[in-house]
Amino acid sequence: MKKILTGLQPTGVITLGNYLGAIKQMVKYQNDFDSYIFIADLHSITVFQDPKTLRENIKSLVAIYLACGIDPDKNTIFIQSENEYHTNISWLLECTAYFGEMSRMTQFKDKSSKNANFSVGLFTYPVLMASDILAYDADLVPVGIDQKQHVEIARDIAIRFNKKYGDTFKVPDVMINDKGTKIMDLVTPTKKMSKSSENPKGVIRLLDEPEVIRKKIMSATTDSESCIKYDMENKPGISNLINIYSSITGLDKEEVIEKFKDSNYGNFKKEVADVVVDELSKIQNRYNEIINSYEIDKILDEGIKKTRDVAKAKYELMKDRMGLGR
Ligand code: ATP
Ligand code: LTN
Repeated sequence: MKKILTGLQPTGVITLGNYLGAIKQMVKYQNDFDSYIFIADLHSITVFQDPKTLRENIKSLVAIYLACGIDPDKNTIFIQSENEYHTNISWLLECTAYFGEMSRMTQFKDKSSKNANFSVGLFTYPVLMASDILAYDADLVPVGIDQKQHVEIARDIAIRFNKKYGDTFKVPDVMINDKGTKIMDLVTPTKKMSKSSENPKGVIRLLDEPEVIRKKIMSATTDSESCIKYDMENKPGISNLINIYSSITGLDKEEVIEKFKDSNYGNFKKEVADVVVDELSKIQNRYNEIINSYEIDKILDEGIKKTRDVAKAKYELMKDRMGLGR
């Protein structure tokens, strides 16, 4: 059975973008693949995290996975930092990755330009991500389009390692959601909707109250025309709402445009708010039931037990191929 794997960083309450970009795909394909989903807490500390908040976010994110429909019987769910082989593998891969290729990563360039000082971890971040993927020989990696470049570098690293040291890794493929979309900020629709955004009005969080969600969508930035048309360049606000509606309902963009061709912006926004609230309310109800359940620890214990053995075997194979140790 083919393997599918993804991780999200516990850097705050996740957004509608994270849900539509990564989690919803995992739920959709969990019956057809051997599925792994983890909490990328080691990635999150590449920028400072308050320790107490980080620990709360980790537990909350596991509950969100489950509430979104990730079935613990069909998925291996684990916390990255509990499996020390990810970082062990990462060092070996760092020694095969090039400074030049890491310097070209868009996310590194963006995040490092925002501060005078940034961690070395922010730079080597894609290598750790390659370790997460290659340790399990994942075939497919469902992520939002902003992470595509990182999965591509994992492919390059795998191909290079295999060439130098012999066949060791499966070369993974990226899986972008069916609609191929990036969900944009509601206030500034030219910028991606992001967990760490400064303006809360532009970001729908999975645990936002229904009324708050409605308000944010109703006040989303649009344009001065009054026609529902997909044009990311000239009508980014309306195009973003079309993408949201399409990703939630599964309708194609063209079908959404046809459905709302006679609507005004107010009516369209109301319909978008309805489908978002409907989907997120169900998730929120389940989340409230799960968050204090002892099941979470049991699920994570099982996950770590299984993944540690797999990642250890890959680490030992790499060491052997590279001539390390005795
Ligand atoms: P941060 O603001 O802390 O960088 P983030 O919101 O970008 O966080 P990540 O934890 O980096 O979220 O990403 C988790 C997953 O969600 C990744 O697969 C990423 O590609 C996807 N994702 C993030 N934002 C969006 C978005 N706006 N649209 C679609 N997918 C997204
Ligand atoms: N970098 C990713 C999180 C992440 C990941 C991974 C995703 C870490 N390791 C392996 C897929 C596969 C992010 O910021 N979303």
